[in-house]
Amino acid sequence: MRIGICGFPQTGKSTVFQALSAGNGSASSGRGGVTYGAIKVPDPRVDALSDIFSPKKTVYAEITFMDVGGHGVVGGTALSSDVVQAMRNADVLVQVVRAYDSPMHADPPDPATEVQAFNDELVLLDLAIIEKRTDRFSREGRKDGFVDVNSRCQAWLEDGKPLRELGLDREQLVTLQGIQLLSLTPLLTVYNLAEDELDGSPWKAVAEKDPSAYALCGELEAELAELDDDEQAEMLEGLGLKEPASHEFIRTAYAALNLISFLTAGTDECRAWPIKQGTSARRAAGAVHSDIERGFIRAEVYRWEDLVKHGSEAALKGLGLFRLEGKDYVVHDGDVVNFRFNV
Ligand SMILES: Nc1nc2c(ncn2[C@@H]2O[C@H](COP(=O)(O)OP(=O)(O)OP(=O)(O)O)[C@@H](O)[C@H]2O)c(=O)[nH]1
Ligand SMILES: [Mg+2]
Repeated sequence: MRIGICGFPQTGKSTVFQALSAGNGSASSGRGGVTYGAIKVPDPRVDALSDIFSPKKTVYAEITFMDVGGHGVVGGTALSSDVVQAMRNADVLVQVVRAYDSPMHADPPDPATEVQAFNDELVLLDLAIIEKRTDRFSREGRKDGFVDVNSRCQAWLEDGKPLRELGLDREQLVTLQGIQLLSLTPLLTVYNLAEDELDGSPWKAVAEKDPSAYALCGELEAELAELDDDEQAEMLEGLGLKEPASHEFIRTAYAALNLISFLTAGTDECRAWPIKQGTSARRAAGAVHSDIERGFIRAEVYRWEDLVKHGSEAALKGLGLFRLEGKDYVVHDGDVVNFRFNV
């Protein structure tokens, strides 16, 4: 599961990546100027459980971000082939949009144009692929579902619209598997604000209305991430914030991957485990260990917020808030689970 941080040259991609990864994971370089970072997903629920159990280990869920790098003309709106290749390997794309003034750019920031230009690039790249397929299908005299979906995609892209908005169902999507269409990949937008426009920026208002958009100041967030806990708390207080904006953004990206976390809690370890939304208890057990999935008997489940409220598992049992669930139970985000198994 990878989240690609992308966008046009000199828009703050590496700064945002730094904000997400500093003091919160490890970065490593890959091919084509790509940098990877395994990033812990900040999770107040894990913190709350750790406060109660004082475990030997506290473990957060992790997701991989990649900075796809910068190649191309500053102020230009073309994506290099290296960047495009890296983007094709992402499960979610994050476009970093410049909303700050910069001496590197001749022009003032123009986020609306940048968002549109990025969309147009993805649409054109996909259209090239879809058109080639159309040609091949007609050469082959093919007439099946693949052809129908392909021609619907083509018409949609010719209108300049991204495929993720076409509303294809699961069966139709299967016909597009393996061709890495970029406008089909879920997309988040980060408006990278100037430090002195954190509150007043119109792009903040735009982001607040759009669940797939986010506004933050990359430079400020990168600074925050470098600080130790005490210094960070002090700086946040000065800014009137509860936590760095990057923390909430990481959670947004996690959700965009369609991931939720269930929790395990005890004096050894308190931990968040990433699973796909809709995962059954038995499959979820496999996230912990394949033996537990194989030997699954039952899942003991309670809600993390109930534990925080009532203080102990014994109290929850007394209140009937401690449940036993079978293998088909669909695990929810924030469930605390203990698997009973037998191998
Ligand atoms: N004022 C301000 N400057 C920023 C912000 N984010 C990045 N910058 C500056 O903008 C310049 C480019 O930032 P990078 O993070 O390197 O941008 P990039 O998109 O990774 O650039 P390339 O990889 O070359 O495409 C740097 O000088 C940053 O210090 C921000 O939020 N506010
Ligand atoms: Mg960069």
